[in-house]
Amino acid sequence: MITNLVEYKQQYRESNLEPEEFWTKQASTLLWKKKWDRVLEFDFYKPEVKWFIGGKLNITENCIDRHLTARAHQTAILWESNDPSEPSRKITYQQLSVEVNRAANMLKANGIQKGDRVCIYMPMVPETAFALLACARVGAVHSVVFAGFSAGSLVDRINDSNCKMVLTADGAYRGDKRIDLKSIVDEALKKCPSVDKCIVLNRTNLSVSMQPVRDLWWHEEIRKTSDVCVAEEMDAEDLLFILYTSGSTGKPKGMVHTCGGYAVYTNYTFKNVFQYKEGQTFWCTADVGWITGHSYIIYGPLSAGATTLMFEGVPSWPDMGRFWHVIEKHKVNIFYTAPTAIRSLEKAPLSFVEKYDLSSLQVLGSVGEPINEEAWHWYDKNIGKGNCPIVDTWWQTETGGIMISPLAGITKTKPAFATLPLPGVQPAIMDEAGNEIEGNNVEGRLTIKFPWPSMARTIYGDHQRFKDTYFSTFPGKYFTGDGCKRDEDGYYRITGRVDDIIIVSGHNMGTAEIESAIDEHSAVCESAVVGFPHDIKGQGVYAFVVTYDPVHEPIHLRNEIKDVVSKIIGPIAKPDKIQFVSGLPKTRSGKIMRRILRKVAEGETSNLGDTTTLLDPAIVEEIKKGAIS
Ligand code: 7RM
Repeated sequence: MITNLVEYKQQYRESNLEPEEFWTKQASTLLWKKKWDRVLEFDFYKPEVKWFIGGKLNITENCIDRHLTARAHQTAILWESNDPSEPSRKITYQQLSVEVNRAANMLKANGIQKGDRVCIYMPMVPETAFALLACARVGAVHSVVFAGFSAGSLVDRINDSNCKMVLTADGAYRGDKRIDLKSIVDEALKKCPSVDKCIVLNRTNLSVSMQPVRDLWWHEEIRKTSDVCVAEEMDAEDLLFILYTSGSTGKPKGMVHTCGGYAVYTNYTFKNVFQYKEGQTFWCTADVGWITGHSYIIYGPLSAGATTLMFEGVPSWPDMGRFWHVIEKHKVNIFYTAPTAIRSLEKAPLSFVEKYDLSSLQVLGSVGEPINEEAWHWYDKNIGKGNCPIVDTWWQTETGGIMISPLAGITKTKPAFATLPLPGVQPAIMDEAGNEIEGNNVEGRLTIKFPWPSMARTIYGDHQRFKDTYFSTFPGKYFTGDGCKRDEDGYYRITGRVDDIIIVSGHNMGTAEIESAIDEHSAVCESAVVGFPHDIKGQGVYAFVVTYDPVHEPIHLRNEIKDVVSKIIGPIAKPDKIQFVSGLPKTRSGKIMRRILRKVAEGETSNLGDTTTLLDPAIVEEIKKGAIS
């Protein structure tokens, strides 16, 4: 483990000069059934990447079996219900072993073999963790679909990878709502010929319809199983899972991750980024349906023998203090959440925070979007009490694990900067002509020029699309789709997706940068900026702004916001139009759907494209009505 900045620099240098030696060392800390013959083979033009060739392992032996000597009775999964009055559950490593082995046998008894795809459409309960690990144990490929997606989205994902089985629950609790998961699955399965078994967990005691032969109850199937299931020997490059991520166009992309490299990288990054210490409780608030949940609720923490907290609920229910209550209740040491959550909680009175004892916290993390400076400071001051390093972790579904991030307490942080690449990560900033921009104080598109172990290997069933999307814009390099800056200290600041770049009077501006400035106004909770066609400037700046309190003097507030932007970035970035809204259209993973805002800003209100993946489709109506022409 890296313990200071000198060691970070040493490891970084070594990982660039001797990547194979470097990753050999990291991989050797895991349990392998057979050691690899060669460390790395790659060709970024083809593209093809293989790590730990010939190596054999099973990730569940790393997440479970190898901990049974030293920490059988330590809590592996600490579960907090949606309902604060329902008792929490503590699953020790010993119990995790029993549960996962049983679930693995349940899969086998129902026809699942190595290589089969299994769709997991489940709530945030421990059984979902058992389900992922059970698949991994028998060598089945899991494809988790977030339990907020519609039947149609579920159909697309199941059919794209021909899943044989669906694991689901009768229902799911989310705040004061209950989602009837099984009926969504029933609707979906009418169009999924590859699925012949559906195993249903009873979470909410809903009465559901069970189709004979196809549908089985989890508790009945589990009862029949033994608690010993020998872990399948997996090749390092065998598939571990598929996870769908939305593309900017077309159908979702099934990102493929493989066993060896993913195990090594999530373990390495978990330990080093968060500076995880034996006995600490780690809480990542993501849903297991996203890559963040895969890597930092399940595989990273469990492979490191940590206690990982899994939370079923939402930050706003029963009230806006729920996160802080959970931190106090379980004495959470490391807390990892998203800027969108921080900004929404910031809106609530500070008394919701002050009510709770947050003194157990030692490290804070952020992921998912650029974190604006104002939210960073609020998080630092009110949650970290100025005492907890914040790790702003940049990465993607495609990268499998954290790529650019401070190491907690080691790297000097700078608000809104993801800071430095982790060892093994070689970023290159490119200009539009395709040349690498060297040196500091530069800005361009972020690429990675050397493979790292947990990178996605392909898009399931469509290698050509993988090549076109990630390896064609800058031949020989992995293109992230993000823009970034490197400052005078060599620190990276992610400025957002490059399709979020607007050009105003010939000046390139990241929308994230303007948003960050707008958010500095004390009345502003959050904002989203898009471009719109402008006769003179080419593009103008259109800002959608959410305030803490209702706006009484819009003209006055608009002028103040313009002044703030003018002061922070310059008059060129001043919004031409400011629309006050009660919320922003967000995807279920918390990312602002700028596509919709762009259309509204362009004056288009009829054809907004697909809005079914939005968290709150009603907000779109409000935004359309208030559009400024
Ligand atoms: C982990 C995750 C990936 C996209 C990525 C960025 C944005 C994520 C940060 C960030 C600025 C960060 N996977 N992004 N983390 N931008 N700072 N710390 O979110 O596949 O769902 O999204 O998210 O644009 O390309 S993801």
